[in-house]
Amino acid sequence: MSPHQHSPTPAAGVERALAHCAELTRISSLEGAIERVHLSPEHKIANALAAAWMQEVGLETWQDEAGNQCGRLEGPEPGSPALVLGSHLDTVTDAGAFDGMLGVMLAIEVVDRIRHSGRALPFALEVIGFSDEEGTRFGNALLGSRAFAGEWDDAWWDLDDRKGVTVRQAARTFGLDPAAIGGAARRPDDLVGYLETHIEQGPHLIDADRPLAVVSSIAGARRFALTVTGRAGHAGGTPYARRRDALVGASEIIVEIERIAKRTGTVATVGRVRAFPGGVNVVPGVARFSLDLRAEFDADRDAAFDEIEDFARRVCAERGLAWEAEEFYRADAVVCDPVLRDAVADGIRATGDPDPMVMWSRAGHDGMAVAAVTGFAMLFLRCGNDGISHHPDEIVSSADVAAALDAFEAAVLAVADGYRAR
Ligand code: HGY
Ligand code: MN
Ligand code: MN
Repeated sequence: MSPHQHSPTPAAGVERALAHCAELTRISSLEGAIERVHLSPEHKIANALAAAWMQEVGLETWQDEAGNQCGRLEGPEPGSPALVLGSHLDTVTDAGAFDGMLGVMLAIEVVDRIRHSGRALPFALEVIGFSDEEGTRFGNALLGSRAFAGEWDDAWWDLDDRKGVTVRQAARTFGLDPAAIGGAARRPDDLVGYLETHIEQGPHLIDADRPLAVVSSIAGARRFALTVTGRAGHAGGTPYARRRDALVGASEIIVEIERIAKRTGTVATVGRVRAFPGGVNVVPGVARFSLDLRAEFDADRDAAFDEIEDFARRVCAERGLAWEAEEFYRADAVVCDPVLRDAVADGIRATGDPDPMVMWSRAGHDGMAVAAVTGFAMLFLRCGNDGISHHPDEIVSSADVAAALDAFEAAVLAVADGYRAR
């Protein structure tokens, strides 16, 4: 293992994690904005950087068959079960600097601290930078963590990006062998669990004036491509009574989506809308829009979608339009492992907070996939600017990052104590 190049002072770890996040912001497919998507040249560069930082703290590194960047500190004997720490290295388009990346960098710093402390853990410690939490390039998401969990679906090889490049083609260009994807799958017996530190991506910690929280569960999400079809026509010559305006119909539905979500306590977002043919002097014949629908409980999410569809069908019937809904992503709500969740709470207590805040995550995370193969838990840290995320104004304070790093390290030690005592 490479000799330590790190100073063990706590502040150094915080600065280094933030400096590494800043360095990753420069690895982008966009000028002046951050976008790093699955199996892209930027993904490869980010993996190489993360691998180098992992090696600096003594981790043996490899890239798995799904493009996840991995590092391992062996346990008491070769092949020891591993506690995995990490998050994702990919981003949305026009992203912030911390969603995912900070969690990977803090995992590396925890390894550095534990190595400096000389503490021997009863298990191996791994760090992982998942390759596709966001699903920005191919629509479906969690491709890296689903491969890690042994949940890969061969139908995903045929998903394609905006240029028509399939996952299979992109994987080969990236240097992966699609036939070997099964090699990324981990076995439950090889894992102690998965811990992730992540910015909250919302205002709840700000409103509670707390830097940290332990996550109870992750909201389940479903994503749809919705299409309303009418008939294009002349913007001047087509009387209203004869119009089948797809965009006006879609607009009625989109406004009602928000009303239904607010009333049912679910979270719905229409992030993308397109009208065809798109001429300023043409009545839109087709309107396509996305729907991202989430809830703490899947039954609430699914009931809300049924209400949305009923309304959409009524509007379309009244306006002589056709309705089509295609679901392209689904990840059900997952509950954090109680033992690991208690360890995260112990980690927060170790920072001097006797009564850790508990909240469910409105944002999705790789834990939704990892839960299929091992228990997981999450530590949230406050993000500033009213909790804004998936936006370049995403921000964290170094004080909150320091608290998160202390809590994350203490949580790992709490898992170790529990593991020894089991
Ligand atoms: O969409 C989400 O909630 C996550 O940031 N991918
Ligand atoms: Mn995100
Ligand atoms: Mn994220």
